[in-house]
Amino acid sequence: MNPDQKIYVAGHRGMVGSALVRKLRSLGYENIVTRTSRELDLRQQEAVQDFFADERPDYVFLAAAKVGGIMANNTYRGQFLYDNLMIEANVIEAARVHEVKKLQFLGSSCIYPKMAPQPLTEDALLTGPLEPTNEPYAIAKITGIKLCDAYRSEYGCDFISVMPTNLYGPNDNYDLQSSHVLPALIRKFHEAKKENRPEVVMWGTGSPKREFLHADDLADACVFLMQNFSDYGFVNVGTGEDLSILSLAETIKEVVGYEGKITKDPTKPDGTPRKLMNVDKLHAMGWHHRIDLRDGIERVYAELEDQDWY
Ligand code: GFB
Repeated sequence: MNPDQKIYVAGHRGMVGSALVRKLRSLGYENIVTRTSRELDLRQQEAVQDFFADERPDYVFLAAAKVGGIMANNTYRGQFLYDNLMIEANVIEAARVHEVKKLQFLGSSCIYPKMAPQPLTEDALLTGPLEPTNEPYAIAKITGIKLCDAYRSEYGCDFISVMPTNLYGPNDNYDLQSSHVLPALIRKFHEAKKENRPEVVMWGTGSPKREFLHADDLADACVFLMQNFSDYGFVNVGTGEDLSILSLAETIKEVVGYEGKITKDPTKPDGTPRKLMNVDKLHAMGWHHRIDLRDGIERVYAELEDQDWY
């Protein structure tokens, strides 16, 4: 990848895609092509083919996806499966037809079996049943990995996959019904502090454990892997450290400066008990995350003035 070549970042308005564009620009890559979902509906095969024929990108980061937290995944099961299958099939096929030099597909740690041994190594894929709340999303993401592998084997395409852990960062979704836990709790503690409310409700039991990576670290890893990894399979991207949802809530409570109580809502699902990534493969290649969780939460919290609920 050099600065004269054209790079298509699919999903540039999302948290991951926008972090990728910032990272690429900071490294001197200016020839970046993007389309909003209104300009190009990636679920439409012909529109995607036309776009690739017109733009002829050299490199593709496939960060466009229908995403959300545990409730969104569990409620919009059809959309999560259909939209993600269509987006990845259309983009990967167009990249093949129009001879993209290299494509990177972004998945998620929910591809692993619910009860896979922790920390999750790349070879645990397809060794057991998935977590039911996000099975449709996981199946779509597993299909994306398999498409890249099958295109490498049948057509010789240099298409790779990257599996990030749970992410947070600028341009995250703060809608309390559809968001992930970290942005949801930042908003809940902030509003409770502003309105002097006595308690903040945390969904589930607080005992599941999760690992969190800042989107800027992920973008750095994605560019690194585009330059240093060309193979079947995929590479986990994470910090290698996790914490319980209750500990996360306590950390966010401190960062926000809220003094009330944390209560539990056991009617909401816990999801996977734990999904800690094994990041040995990535570390062995020489990449390590830089933003620790507490610093990352402080950074994100300091950047929220433009949110209408702030
Ligand atoms: O981040 P989250 O929605 O998704 O939830 P997953 C993580 C944990 O936090 C669950 C708890 O145990 C939730 O019950 N939690 C506590 C909350 N309070 C809240 C809250 O206010 N909002 C939310 N959203 N959760 C998603 C998958 O799973 O992770 C996707 O559904 C994807 O497929 C994504 O892989 C990274 O970590 O459980």
